[in-house]
Amino acid sequence: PPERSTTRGASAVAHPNIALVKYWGKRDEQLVLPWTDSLSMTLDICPTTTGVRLDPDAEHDEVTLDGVPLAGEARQRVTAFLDLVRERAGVSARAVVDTANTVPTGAGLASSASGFAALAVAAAAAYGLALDATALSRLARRGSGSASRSVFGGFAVWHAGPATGTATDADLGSYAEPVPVGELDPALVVAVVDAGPKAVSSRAAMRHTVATSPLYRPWAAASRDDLTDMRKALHRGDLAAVGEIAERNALGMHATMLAARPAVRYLSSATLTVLDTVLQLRRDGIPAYATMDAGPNVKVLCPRADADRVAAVVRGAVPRGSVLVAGPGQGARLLSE
Ligand code: 2P0
Repeated sequence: PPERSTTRGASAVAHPNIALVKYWGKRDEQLVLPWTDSLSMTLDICPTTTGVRLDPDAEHDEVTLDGVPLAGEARQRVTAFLDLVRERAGVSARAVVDTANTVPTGAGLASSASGFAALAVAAAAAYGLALDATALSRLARRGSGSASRSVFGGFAVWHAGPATGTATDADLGSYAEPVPVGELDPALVVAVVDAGPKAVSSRAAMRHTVATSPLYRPWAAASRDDLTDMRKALHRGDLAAVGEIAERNALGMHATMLAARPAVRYLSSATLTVLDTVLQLRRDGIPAYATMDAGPNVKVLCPRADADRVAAVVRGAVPRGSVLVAGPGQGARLLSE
């Protein structure tokens, strides 16, 4: 009988992560190698589900996001990522990629982290690459740096990798891995004050910051100490210390952007309103700490036991926003093959 062409496919799910010690600035744009290590918590909300099916007859990758075909730069970014997978697998077939995002795309809510982590896991399986979690993390990194961390659940550290040596050494040395933590029962209250896409991509903003901000190097140096302190605080299960370090690291990162020439400002008046609220919560005895990414939304770290109260107070402060409560979530995983 004539050979039937089998079309291979796989699907995977991944969650966003929020950095407590931020990744901001690349030393290698092509390999997506950061200047500093970063550390994050993977969330249990807003998953991204991605299917990848090989289509040997197609001339181009076909990529849809929530049912809408992607074009231009967004599709090109997925194709460039798949080219990497195809090269390693020695398979040239194009793919049909179907992604369902439950998180607003490009709003500083880590949609590229869950997106490329899910894509890495699904594409590796669909193209027949047997990769362990470390290799998947390295691969996801090439799509979006923060995606390297979403391969893992709970808390994860992304190693910048060696700054000297060959490109291969650097590539092999830059991956995420789980961080051991003590007794911790954290929640992250996410205040979505603006769900619209950001005006400046984090990719462009970090490039501009590294190139022009006089505060970039001092922040990167301080961030190394923040990581050391953060690991210790996590290890001893000291959530207040974790929050304090996360808040200072994030404010410092935004300071580097504000000092860039011209400034990049993601923080809005609603952001500052939430920051005031977090300060007031602390004065009222609740250990709540804020972090912000490449957007105006604020993520508030607090004990899970205080999460409902924190969420209610934040809702009251920004009635036009929406507030979500997250806990630590699982790493990226294959759904079907
Ligand atoms: C992070 N953020 O550590 C940092 C902190 C926001 C602020 O958006 O260029 O989307 O794709 O590697 O991973 C990280 O930006 O950037 C990011 P690319 P990515 O989560």
